[in-house]
Amino acid sequence: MTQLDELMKNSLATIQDLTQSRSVIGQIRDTLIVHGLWASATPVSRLFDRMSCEIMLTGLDAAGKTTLLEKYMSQSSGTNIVAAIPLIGLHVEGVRCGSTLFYGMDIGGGRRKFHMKLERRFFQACDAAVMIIDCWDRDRLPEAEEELLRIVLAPEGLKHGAPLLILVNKQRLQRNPHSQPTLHKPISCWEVEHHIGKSLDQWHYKFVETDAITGDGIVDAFKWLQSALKGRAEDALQKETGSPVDEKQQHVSLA
Ligand SMILES: Nc1nc2c(ncn2[C@@H]2O[C@H](COP(=O)(O)OP(=O)(O)O)[C@@H](O)[C@H]2O)c(=O)[nH]1
Ligand SMILES: [Mg+2]
Repeated sequence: MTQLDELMKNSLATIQDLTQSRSVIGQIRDTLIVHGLWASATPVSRLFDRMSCEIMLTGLDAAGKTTLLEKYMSQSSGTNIVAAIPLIGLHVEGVRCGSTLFYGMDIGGGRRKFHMKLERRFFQACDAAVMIIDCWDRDRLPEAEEELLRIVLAPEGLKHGAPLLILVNKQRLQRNPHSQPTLHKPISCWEVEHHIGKSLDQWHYKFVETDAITGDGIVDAFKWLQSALKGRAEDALQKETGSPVDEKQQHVSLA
């Protein structure tokens, strides 16, 4: 195992431990949720609480990752997000949703090759990725697209065939025209897809316009992700056992 792999493993393990050990009540609640004895907190967390997978939310800073984790994936009010910062220049946070772990990680901003390698390892360890783009951040759109291709979809990045959800976020944000020297229009899904769609040919992906504050598009976007993950897990199981998966099977493990 290389030094990078070890660093990555240790930091993910730290987040997993921290999210497990935050409180006894939290642990009891997670156990009840996994066994269907407690309703999960939000429509999005309900989609994932009885699955067992790891999902990376990523994007340039201020795109809306922490907002999504706090508002939609967290199982209770108040912040359940834990942060592990084992390395200078890389910030990874996590929140547990039943048996599923969501991570948040900033990318971009001119880091060293070492950081990029490490970031790719994080994606490799996950079952799906969610890329969040601020629809008003037109100046950094090329950077966001470049990062997506270089980090997430690189051969040693996200596992091949893993679902990729791209959220073009902050669609309902009202911009004050006086604060902007040039009045931009928000970036649309179509625009991003037009730029990078060709590079995504081999991937199972979906673009959705969302707003993490109003909730527009969020539940539908994550419904797609849940169903893509379920489909992938069922395909894998079918390949292994040679028989179709029982439709009623609730607990989907991608480990
Ligand atoms: N209006 C609006 N504001 C958002 C949205 N998502 C995030 N924000 C705001 O954008 C800022 C940065 O969000 P944050 O979640 O911290 O971004 P992160 O750096 O990607 O974690 C915060 O002030 C959020 O309240 C959105 O969809 N709509
Ligand atoms: Mg954040």
